[in-house]
Formats: sequence, C-alpha cells, structure tokens
Amino acid sequence: MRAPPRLGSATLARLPQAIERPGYDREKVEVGVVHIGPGAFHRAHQAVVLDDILRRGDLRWGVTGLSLRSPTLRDALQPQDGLYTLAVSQAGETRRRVIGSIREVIALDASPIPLVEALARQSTRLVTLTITEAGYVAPAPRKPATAAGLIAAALMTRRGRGLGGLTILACDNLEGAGRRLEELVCAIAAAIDPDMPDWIAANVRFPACMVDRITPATTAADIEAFSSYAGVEDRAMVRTEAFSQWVIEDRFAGPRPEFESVGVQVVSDVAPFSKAKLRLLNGAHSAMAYLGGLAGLTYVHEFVQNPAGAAYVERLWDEAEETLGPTVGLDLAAYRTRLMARFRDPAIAHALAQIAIDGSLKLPPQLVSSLAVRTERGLPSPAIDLAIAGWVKWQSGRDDAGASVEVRDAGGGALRRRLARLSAPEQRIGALLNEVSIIPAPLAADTRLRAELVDALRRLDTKGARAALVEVF
Ligand code: CS2
Repeated sequence: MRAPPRLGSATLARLPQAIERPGYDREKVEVGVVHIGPGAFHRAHQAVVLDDILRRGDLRWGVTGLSLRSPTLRDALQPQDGLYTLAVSQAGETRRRVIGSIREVIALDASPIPLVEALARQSTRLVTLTITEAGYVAPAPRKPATAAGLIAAALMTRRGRGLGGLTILACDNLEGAGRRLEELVCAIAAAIDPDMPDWIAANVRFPACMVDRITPATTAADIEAFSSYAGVEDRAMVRTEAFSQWVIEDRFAGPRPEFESVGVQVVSDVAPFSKAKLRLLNGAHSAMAYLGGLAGLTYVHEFVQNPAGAAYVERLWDEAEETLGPTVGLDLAAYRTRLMARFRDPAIAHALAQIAIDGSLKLPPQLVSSLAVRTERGLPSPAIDLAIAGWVKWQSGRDDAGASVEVRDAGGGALRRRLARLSAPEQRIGALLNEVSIIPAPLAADTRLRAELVDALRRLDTKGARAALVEVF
C-alpha cells in the first residue's frame, strides 16, 4: 500500500470537508510571537488562540516555535508547511481543524544564534513559553542554551539595536512562573551587563498567566487513525478536550493580540485562578497519577469512573478548596463539577504515566502548597497525605503488583537514591521531609504531619493503593 501524502498547503484541499481549514492567507501572516517549547500543549492551546486571532483578520500574530530539546517537531512540521490538525473530543464526538498559526520551528540542534535572532526580530512582540516546571530551575553552570539564557541574549541584542522590549508570558503550571523567569533572565543578563536589569524593568513585562487544556501526548495510533480517516498523514497532530482557558494579567509591554475577542480573560490578578487550578486540577492529577499508577490503572478516566476513585478526588478537593482565599470570578462548585466531567471523559484517554513525570517539581505547587496552609491551621489532610505518600512509594519503581514502572523526573534524583536504600515508612518519610526543595522547614518540623504521612505510607505498603484510598473518606 502507498503511504498517504503529508498534510501541507498543497494537500489541504484533499482533506475531508468536515475538517476546518485556516480561512486566512497564510502568506500574509507576520511573525509577532515566538514560542519556546512548541509541544502538544502549545499546539492545543496558545497556537489555537493565535489561529483564532489570525482568523479574525489581524495577521500580525503568526508564531515561530523554538525547540530546545529535540528537532523532532521541526522535522514533523517543516514538510507540512507548519500545518497540523487539532482533534477536539467531547462526549464521543471529534471535531477536527487545521491550525495555521505556526509559520516555522527552529531547533537548537546546531547553534543558538538563529533562536536568539528570532527573539530579537523587530516584528516579535510577544514571547510565550511552555518549558515545563523544570525550565524554571536555575541552570547548572555552563549548561547549553536554556530558555532564560536565550531570552537574556535576545534582550541584550534588542537593546543594542535600539529595538523595543517584549511581553514574555510563561505558560507553565507554576504560580509566579513569570516572576521566576524574570529573575533568571535578569541574573543571566546582569552577569554580562550590570545595566540590563534596569533596561528590562523599563522595557519588558512578564505578566502572570494561567493556562488550562487537558492534552494527552499524541500516540502513533492517533497518527495512524487520522491518516486512515483523512487520507493524509499528519505527524504533528494533537488530540485535546473542548475546554480551554487562558487567563492573563493585564500588563503588556507593547502591542498585543486582542485576546478578549477570542475568549481569553485579561484580568488584574491571576493568582486566584492559578491557585485554584494548580491545587484542584493539577493536584488531583498528580494524586491520581501515583495512586492510580500504583493500583495498576492506565488512564485518568479509569480512576474517576470507579466510585471510590471519584470519592477520593472529591475529598482531596474538599481539603484543597479550604486553602483557597477569596476566588473572585470563580464559582468553585461549578468548577469542580465541570472538572470531574472532564476527568471522566474516556475520549481524552489521558495517560497517568504522562502526568507522573517530574513529580518532585509538581508536588510543591500542587499538593504541598495546600498541605502547608492546612498544617499551619492545625487541620489534618488525609487525602493529600495519601497522595504524597503515593509519590514516595512510586519512587521505588514498582507498582502494588510488583510490576516495574518508569520513574521519570528532572529533579529529585538524590532523594530517589536515598529512598531506594530505605524500607521503613518512618525512614522514607523522614527522607522526604528533609528535602527542602519539596517540603518547607515548618512542615518538616510538624510532628503530627510526620505521623500522618508515615501512617499513609504504611497503609500503602501493607494494603496497596486501592484499599488505602477507600479508607480516606
Ligand atoms: C497535567 C497537566 O501532566 C500534568 O502535570 O496535570 O499537563 C494538565 O493536564 C494541564 O495542566 C491541564 O491544563
């Protein structure tokens, strides 16, 4: 059988009628946005919002993607003229749409110079980033180009050329991601030119933002299914849910897309949105990833379709919700109902193993943040304790049936090695509580919390995750 042709400008017309296409002249699109980390999440979120903007006729906001980790996406998108398909599933139905906002992808395979030049181009106004939690940790000395390093170099170039500043939007699941990035960029730039922090303060803005759209990693089976349906191969397609949210702090350095016209919320304070999303959505995701993974489950929907799993998540949300301050503009009851429906949808097929990646960096903003507030108020947190104990058990690389599981984490290596030498729950929780990058000192000193965590881990060790999570409510 002949392989189907690739998706691209020349094959757009061959696609089934039901697939929407970009209705604008892509040749006229200018590149106003540089995105660092154009993985599946970016292609299901920011790139779609910008495609909406282009469809409305403002052609200044095409995207150049910068891939720092691997050239795979560039190699997939280049033969496709930057085009890819977004498959949106909801309640058993899938709607497909070709996204045209990405004009090119530059990979860091040879030199950082083309990447810096893209950021320093006069037409670039907005830089967006999805670089995962690991991207906000200070780099090891002499590590090859990092996002913060490239931005610092580009800002120095812009200053030298008399160009304006930039708006830089860090779109990762971390509260204060923008602020952390600003600190990293300023530290790198100041080491070369001590005047740079002042120039950055005057010309560059790092607004806070919150992003939300559940996007599973694309699989070979997804690509194959699309080829048989469409008669065209798309190696950069993305599957996602119908829900999408982007909330951005109203603090821009210059011209920007008319975000409000395409459903993006531009607000004065993003913190309540970020806190709620991190502690409810991402916190539950992480809890399900470790407890579900230990119980031998594969997907999020399997966890919550089980009544005991759903009841556990509700209990976790009760604990997290009590830690949220006033949530102006957010109806938490409605948010939780909608979130549970999103988790339950089997069409999303979101793998727990994908969510389990980088847990040492995810626990602090998603679960430890709630635990800290509760512990300070003297409140017990059985559901959160069990999730954290689940992460500790997961570090062993074995599930409850003894099958091996892959522990992928850009951080936490020293703790993982220490845990591997320990077996008693007291010792393993002791090792966790000594890890200051995960557990802040006041929590580590709380003897009641220590006893509760030890108890949760002991129950996981002796009974397994399935039985332990039923005991929480
Ligand atoms: C997930 C997120 O892998 C993870 O950490 O919790 O990617 C989650 O799906 C998104 O934040 C949803 O917006």
